[in-house]
Amino acid sequence: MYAGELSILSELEKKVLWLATWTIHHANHIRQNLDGMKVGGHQASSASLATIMTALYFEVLRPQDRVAVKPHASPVFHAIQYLLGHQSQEKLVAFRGYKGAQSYPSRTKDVDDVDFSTGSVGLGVAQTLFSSLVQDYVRAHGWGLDQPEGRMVALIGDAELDEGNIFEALLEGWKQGLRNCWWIIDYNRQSLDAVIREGLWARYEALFRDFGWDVVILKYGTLLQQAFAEPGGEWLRQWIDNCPNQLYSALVFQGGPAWRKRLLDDIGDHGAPRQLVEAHSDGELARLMTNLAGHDLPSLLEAFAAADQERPTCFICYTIKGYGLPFAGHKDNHAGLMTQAQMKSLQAAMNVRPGHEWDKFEGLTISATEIERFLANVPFAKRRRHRRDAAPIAIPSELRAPIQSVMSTQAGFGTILNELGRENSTLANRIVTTSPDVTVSTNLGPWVNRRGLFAREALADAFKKERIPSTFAWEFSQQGQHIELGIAEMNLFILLSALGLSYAHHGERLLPIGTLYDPFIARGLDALNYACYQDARFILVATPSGITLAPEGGAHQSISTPLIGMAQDGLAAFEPAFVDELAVILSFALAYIQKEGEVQASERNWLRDETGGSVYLRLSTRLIEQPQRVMTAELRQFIIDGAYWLREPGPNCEVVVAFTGAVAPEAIQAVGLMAEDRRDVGLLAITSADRLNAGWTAAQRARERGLLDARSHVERTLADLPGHCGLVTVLDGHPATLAWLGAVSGHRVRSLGVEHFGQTGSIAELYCHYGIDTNAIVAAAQAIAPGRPIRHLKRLAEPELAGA
Ligand SMILES: Cc1ncc(C[n+]2csc(CCOP(=O)(O)OP(=O)(O)O)c2C)c(N)n1
Ligand SMILES: [Mg+2]
Repeated sequence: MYAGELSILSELEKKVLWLATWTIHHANHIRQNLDGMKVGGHQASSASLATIMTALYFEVLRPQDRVAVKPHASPVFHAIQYLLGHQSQEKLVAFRGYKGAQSYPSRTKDVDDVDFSTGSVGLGVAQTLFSSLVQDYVRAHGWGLDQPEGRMVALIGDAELDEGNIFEALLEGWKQGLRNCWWIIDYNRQSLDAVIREGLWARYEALFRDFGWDVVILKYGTLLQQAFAEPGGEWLRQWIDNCPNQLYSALVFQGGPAWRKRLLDDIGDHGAPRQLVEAHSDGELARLMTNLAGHDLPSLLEAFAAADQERPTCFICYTIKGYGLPFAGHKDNHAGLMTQAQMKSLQAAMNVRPGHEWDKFEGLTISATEIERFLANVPFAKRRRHRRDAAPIAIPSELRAPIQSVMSTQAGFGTILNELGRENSTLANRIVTTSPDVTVSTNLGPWVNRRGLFAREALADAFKKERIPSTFAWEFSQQGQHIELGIAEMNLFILLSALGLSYAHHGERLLPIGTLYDPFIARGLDALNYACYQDARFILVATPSGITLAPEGGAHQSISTPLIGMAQDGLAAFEPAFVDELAVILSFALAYIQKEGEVQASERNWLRDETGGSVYLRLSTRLIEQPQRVMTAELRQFIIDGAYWLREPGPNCEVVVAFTGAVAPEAIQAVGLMAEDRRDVGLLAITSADRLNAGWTAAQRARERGLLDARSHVERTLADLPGHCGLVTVLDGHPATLAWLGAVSGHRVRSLGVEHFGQTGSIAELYCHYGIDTNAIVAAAQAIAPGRPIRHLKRLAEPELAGA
């Protein structure tokens, strides 16, 4: 790098700091339409990363690199993109406002090419690691080789490293032979609330090295290093090395005179260091003492250039939170905002004339032409900004599913994948499966036997080699299509997120399928939400679920997951009862995860199917008698829309049983028993409470907006039921999942489900205990539906027993 370039970069560094600070100030003090809510947490946090991001974006990054930016550095990111011509002034002016630049970088909401969304700290960090693994996966399969390998970079707040998911990811990265990953820690020794513990850097260093990373510690900037070389410099170095974080922060905040007083007090009679301090004015002294490497472009550029491009590398960069701003170093500065007066003096110091605050080249000492020429040649800016759209992979409407007469949905899933595994089709080749140590117990075993496990280095199955009989081959190779993870469920979701963004990040479409036990969704829920938020596309197969896994006991039983399935944006949830339904749903899901169309509701079901999303399947290990039937086009559509009549209600229907999933036998039996005493009983199979509900809500909204004919699938399904008909809903999950059905056409409803932690037992015992067995369904019907007493009804279990 020549000196001219360095001076352009330091001009840009100033500009970035100014624009980021001004953007936040403008939102708070000038635009002020944020309902009195201040925009805290950005000014200090942004200033901390301004130098590092200047070095990266204007010099170090290449178009193929992908970056997760610390949430509160969002204004810095937007400012840089603005300077590069990829962000509009209008969006900056509206920062944190309606349709403005987002508070935290957002892949889906921001227009300036965010690679990874961030916001929930820790997740973006781990995401870069998994994206790097996915890049290896893609290339090992021979795809995307015309593109250079990219580095996956995370800019991390030091307090962010408290998040456990980062360490779970580190361990996984070590197992998988991580490459091309840089984590840059903004070591400002401050969190949101306070100054962090002493010596954390040493823990980080040891830890990263243990996991096979290179660690580069960037502590002192050029000025300090020069001072250390002078007489008395060694004393100064020792003083800073021993200075507690709190004291250092306090002195940063207080400035030159405080530095002088404190240093001279400590120096006492030592001549050389005293002379060193005295040779500096107050301003110079403050500049010297805060010249940490994270704010020193030459140190940063040198370190980034010297790093091994391929090895995972952690840079621990000493920085100051709020660097260059009046509240620098103050422990309370996280939500700190500059006052109007402080902003005025910063503006003056930056030579920005009033009214020219947004001008890109205002106040710079280098000509606009020269800077523009430089910006036009910034390597990162050459990135093709439109997401690389990988072509969709065609999915047959029918997936082969050899169905046995008695079978569970989980076994059905294993069978369908096994069938796919036999094929040499693009579809089968693009599927990638993953599971956190429950591959075999979620029935992925047969698929893995056929397709093998993925690893960069081949590893044979020793049992097979030794000819020891085993059901499962466990062979790793570059061609393998299953990524076996350790148990950490957070890693599953972050990997699914990375696999599910491969089409955008690596230009190659993968069809990711992840399996886990349904209750452990909760363990990775924030990462699941994160994956959906950034529009990653995958299929999540959660099995077994509910109290139906009876002997496994309460620790493994999920109650709330159906509600998660309904409420999670970006995730279409299904819970089939039968394997033929599952085959239809899986085929739909493989296409749905590839869609990226207009956000328009289809008038057929009022769902936004063209938009696509991820899919969640809640399955069960319960063996259930399978219906012998022809899968008609209509039935297929109803299964996808969320419900169909397993038994059509007659014109005088008095009761309908609506069920979801594994309780199908109880619902079928109850309807059979009631048919003798209730007229025209109906049986409604609900394959997706989520989609039924979403369609209903959307249709109501459409009617309220004037589209009077809008009808959702559930409204059409229930339209002909007489008003006096009672609805009994039942599922192995929280009863609220289906309770809303009564509101669709105003029917009385009784919702059965599970509300309390379970215990071990047989399915029959537990269904009876929690009131989702045949008898409970009949009793509920008797209570809400007109008609004479129902025969076959036994006295119910004592209420206090339920849930005990
Ligand atoms: C999962 C999660 N928990 C809490 C928060 C609230 N939060 C935002 S920033 C922050 C502290 C960040 O400190 P650090 O990572 O060191 O960044 P700095 O502010 O120093 O730049 C916290 C607790 C969050 N965004 N995400
Ligand atoms: Mg910090």
